[in-house]
Amino acid sequence: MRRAGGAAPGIVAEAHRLIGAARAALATEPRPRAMLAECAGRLDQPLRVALAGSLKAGKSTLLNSLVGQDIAPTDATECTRVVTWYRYGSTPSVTAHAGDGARANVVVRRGGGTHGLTFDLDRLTWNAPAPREVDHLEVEWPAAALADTTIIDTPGTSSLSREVSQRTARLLTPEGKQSIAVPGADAVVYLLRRLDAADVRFLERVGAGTTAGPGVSGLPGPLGVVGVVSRADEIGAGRIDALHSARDVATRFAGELERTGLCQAVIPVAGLLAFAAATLRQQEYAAFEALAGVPVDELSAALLSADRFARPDVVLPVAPELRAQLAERFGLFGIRMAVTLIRLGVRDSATLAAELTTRSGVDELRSVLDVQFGQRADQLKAHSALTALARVLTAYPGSAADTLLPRVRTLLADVHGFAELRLLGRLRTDELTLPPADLAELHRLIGGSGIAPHLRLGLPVDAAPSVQRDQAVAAVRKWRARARHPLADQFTSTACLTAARSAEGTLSLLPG
Ligand SMILES: Nc1nc2c(ncn2[C@@H]2O[C@H](COP(=O)(O)OP(=O)(O)O)[C@@H](O)[C@H]2O)c(=O)[nH]1
Ligand SMILES: [Mg+2]
Repeated sequence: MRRAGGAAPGIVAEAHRLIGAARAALATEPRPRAMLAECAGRLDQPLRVALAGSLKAGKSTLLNSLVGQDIAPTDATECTRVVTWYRYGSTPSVTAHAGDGARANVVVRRGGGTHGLTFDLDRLTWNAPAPREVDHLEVEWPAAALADTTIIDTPGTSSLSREVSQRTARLLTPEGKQSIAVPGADAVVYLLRRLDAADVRFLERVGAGTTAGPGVSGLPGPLGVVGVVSRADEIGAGRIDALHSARDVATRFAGELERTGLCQAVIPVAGLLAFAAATLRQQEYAAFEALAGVPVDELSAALLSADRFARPDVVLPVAPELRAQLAERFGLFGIRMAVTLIRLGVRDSATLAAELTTRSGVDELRSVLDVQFGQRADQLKAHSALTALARVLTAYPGSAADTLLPRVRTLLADVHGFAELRLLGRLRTDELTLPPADLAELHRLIGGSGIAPHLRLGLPVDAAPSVQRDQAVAAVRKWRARARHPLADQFTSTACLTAARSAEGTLSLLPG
């Protein structure tokens, strides 16, 4: 039976089987054996999502807001220059890893209030004779949000230092000598504040894949890429409707980015506001209430800059230290937004927190991440594992494992869930010659709004099975016919065929 994602049965089981066969055939070769063991292990671990984008794009702040805890150090200090993994662990611990597998415990300090943890990398005691250079850090933390997803914070793709940005590139798209390494991430959230050439180059590299030695060129990088227009509150220059203008900007970005076919969705998010809202304190709510009583002009004048807002000689019914804290945690836009919401009738801190969270865009991002990554975790993981397997098999030819390669390639090319994800990424490019309504239907059918049958079919959750079947059968017919249309170009007809197969997969899941 086909699964909801439209994947072939048990893609993870199939990947396990192939990796197992390769391990048996390459049992006497230590390096591929170790890589294959890693590949197999990853299939059973949480999905790995990397946050990428330029320095100060807001990655670490967004990580904190997604996790709901202040763990990732923000602002470019030394410890934000290494790739850092945040994974679930029942007790907090931080470990430094060297490229050769050596480890060291890291002493952790709490930064000054709002800046996450501070990792002391100067005095590391390695479990190896000589000191090592830190390759990456692993933070284990008891946060529910990390149970299904490991989040990887990266130092930035167009950092001031080439060395630093190369660490991120290595993680996402291993190249040259590292090209047979197992890719670090299964999916990417890419943060941008504007569309610049460096971002486009980077996204193209992730999307186009890398040259991984003879015969494997063009293997794709991570399949899932979602774009975030970050620090969205700053885009409207602090106007009260900043998130609306940010949405316009994001829509323009979305248009540009989607035409490049490199992202599956683009969402504006104010990560700073999202985090502050999630951790709103009663004292802060009381401060917003007090500020709501200040005449509008007076407050606007005080809010011209963060410095001005916190100045002791500016008279406001909130102590200057608390004002400084509000500015740091919420940003000026967040303060204006909170005060306006209270003026409009919000009466308690829980409601205010919920309103601010919605307006930050983080809820929308969570639901997109769920649709694009969470519901397809098996496919994304299997894709990483099979890609890595293909690289290993190509790099170590001459054993019985050679016979596995054609099957691995076929799976990478044919698995329907992979096809859906690739198509989701390219749907809004100009290449597709379909009317908007059909485009929307196709997007839905291939799982763009979720992979449950009723979502794919555009029906209410309680639609009768017979209605769902009829709808699915109609969709199969319609999209098969579209695919055969004599005027359809190659890309469009392949896309229509993908939709038809999604409809067939959905049909096979329905009772009766
Ligand atoms: N106004 C505003 N500032 C933000 C937001 N997100 C991050 N920042 C600030 O931008 C700076 C860089 O953020 P950081 O998360 O360290 O960026 P990274 O280098 O991409 O990890 C910090 O001073 C953050 O407080 C946001 O949504 N709104
Ligand atoms: Mg950072």
